[in-house]
Amino acid sequence: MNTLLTFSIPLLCSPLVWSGYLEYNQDVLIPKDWKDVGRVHPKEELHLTFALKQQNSDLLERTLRLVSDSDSAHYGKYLTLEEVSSLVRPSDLTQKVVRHWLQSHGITDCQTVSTRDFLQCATTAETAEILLPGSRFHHYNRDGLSQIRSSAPYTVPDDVHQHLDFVGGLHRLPPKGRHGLSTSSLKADEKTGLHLGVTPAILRARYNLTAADVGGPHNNSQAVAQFLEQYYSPADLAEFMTFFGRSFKHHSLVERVVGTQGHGKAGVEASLDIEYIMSTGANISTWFFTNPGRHESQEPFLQWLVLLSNMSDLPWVHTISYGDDEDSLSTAYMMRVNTEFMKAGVRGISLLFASGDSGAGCRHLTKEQNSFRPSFPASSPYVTTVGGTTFKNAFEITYEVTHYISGGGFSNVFKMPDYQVGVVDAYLKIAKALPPQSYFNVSGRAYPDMAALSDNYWVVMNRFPMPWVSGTSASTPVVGGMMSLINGQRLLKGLPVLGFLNPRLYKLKGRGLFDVMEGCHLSCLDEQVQGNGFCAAPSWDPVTGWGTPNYPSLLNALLEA
Ligand SMILES: *[C@@H]1O[C@H](CO)[C@@H](O)[C@H](O)[C@H]1NC(C)=O
Ligand SMILES: *[C@@H]1O[C@H](CO)[C@@H](O)[C@H](O)[C@H]1NC(C)=O
Ligand SMILES: *[C@@H]1O[C@H](CO)[C@@H](O)[C@H](O)[C@H]1NC(C)=O
Ligand SMILES: *[C@@H]1O[C@H](CO)[C@@H](O)[C@H](O)[C@H]1NC(C)=O
Ligand SMILES: CC(=O)N[C@H]1CO[C@H](CO)[C@@H](O)[C@@H]1O
Repeated sequence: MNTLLTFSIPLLCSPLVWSGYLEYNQDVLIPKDWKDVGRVHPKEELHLTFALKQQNSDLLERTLRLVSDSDSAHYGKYLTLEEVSSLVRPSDLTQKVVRHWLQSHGITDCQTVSTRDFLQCATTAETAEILLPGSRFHHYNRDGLSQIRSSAPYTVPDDVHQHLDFVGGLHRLPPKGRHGLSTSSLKADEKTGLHLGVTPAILRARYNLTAADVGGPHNNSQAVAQFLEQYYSPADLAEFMTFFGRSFKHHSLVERVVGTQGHGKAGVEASLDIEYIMSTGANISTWFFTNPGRHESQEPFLQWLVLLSNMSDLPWVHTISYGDDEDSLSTAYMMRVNTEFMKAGVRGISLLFASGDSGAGCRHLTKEQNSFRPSFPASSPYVTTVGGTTFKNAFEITYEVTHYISGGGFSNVFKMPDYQVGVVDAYLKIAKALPPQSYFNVSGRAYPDMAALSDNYWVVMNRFPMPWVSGTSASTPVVGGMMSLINGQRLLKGLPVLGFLNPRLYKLKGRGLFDVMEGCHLSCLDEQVQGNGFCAAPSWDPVTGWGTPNYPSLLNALLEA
């Protein structure tokens, strides 16, 4: 029944649904930096995540549009997790068929979530390989990190195929660094040796946050989520606040850690995220989501999504450092993850993703032909994507220009959402030196949505202040913290929180933001584009979105009902 398909050939054909394959276009090639250390023992335990087909996805999408459209009577009428559950919960038939299939293989150690659309089961490698014909589980190692994945694509029987979106725990090894980059690239840019660097005081000055702009007394909270083998160090956070937090009221402790913190040294990524969301979103209780995967066979990002579907009480704003190339992920996976973002959005949760640190990216299609390489979830239409900027004059708090690493571009998977059509078309008409259209997809979701400084940050790590940290994972928590402050002010006025921000953000047409108009980000080093991706321009652009926050002005704009 299972013809062997060679998945290393780029699948340029239309989305055929080959019998048995749920993720026909998932990249199953193991990246070279992962070492195969042998087959998994037949009796070894694995944890698989079954994404069951949901109901009412269309209604979910329409609901999200209504609750996030400030001109709708339903604006801010968010759903509880219970209500989301009654909307999307898989049909009884779907639940029955999947459970029966698992039980017929002796798999009974399963846990579900409030929305019933994920099922996580423990089983042995031997049973998993029978359950999912084609799968072959191996151990893989990279830099001391050990993971279990399948070396070949899996299939499912025809009668369960229509009841599942995908099975998690077989593919998708954790990307290196934030966007496939090594963390050492965080420390790039030592060329400007004299720079005093970005600190909370510099950010608060640039974005016009006064000492009074801190969180007040209400049940407001924010979170950062990161999925590298890193942990943040409470001692570093405390020290960071002692060094850099003198001028504003802040918390020095994380309210809650969800997941298991890794061992070893504190990671620069984790330190950066937590130190900066707590500097703009100052005096707001902050949660830290970290590697919720408890087992080598689990996918940490997916585990985080599963958690969201199982927790009724969550922070309103989440900033996330996770991204992978769109072309390495199956459409089935991305579509389903996108639905998970909608589930968060209808609950009033704002999700902010870093746009990536490779500019427009570059994918080698053939020897002669390259194209840009969009990143997911940055390219999801249901998240707010944050790009990066740098000061025009490195020695002063001047205006901002493009940071050349700032991720941006057009999705090849998600079509352009209504909220951005007009302004993206306008950009494509006026932009000077637009790259050839063979490099990007004009009909796709364009990102980022906004930006903030992403260059030359100070971070405290392993008790020492460390300069020159850069990346859009710096700008994202900075924007996230400010969104939390605005949520706090809205709660104070008895208004609903902002939830999924984009429809409203695009209606502001740049009000409340500093427009970034200079500079281009990087892309393919080939003859045609010579390293240039897109360039910033007046109004929205696919490098810095609408621009960077001018807090008091953005607050005013977003406090109107
Ligand atoms: C979801 O939460 C319930 C209740 O707290 C728990 O029993 C269940 O194991 C959780 N599901 C998963 C997949 O962790
Ligand atoms: C905010 O900052 C800008 C530039 O730093 C400044 O020109 C402006 O007057 C400040 N205040 C407000 C309320 O926008
Ligand atoms: C900081 O937050 C606490 C509640 O967590 C609140 O009571 C206090 O007023 C806030 N501080 C300022 C300066 O607003
Ligand atoms: C361009 O994007 C659309 C979605 O907007 C997609 O359907 C189409 O396949 C994409 N084209 C390419 C060449 O990837
Ligand atoms: C999301 C969040 O922070 N919720 C908190 C609201 O307040 C209650 C009672 O203090 C806490 O238990 C929740 O965690």
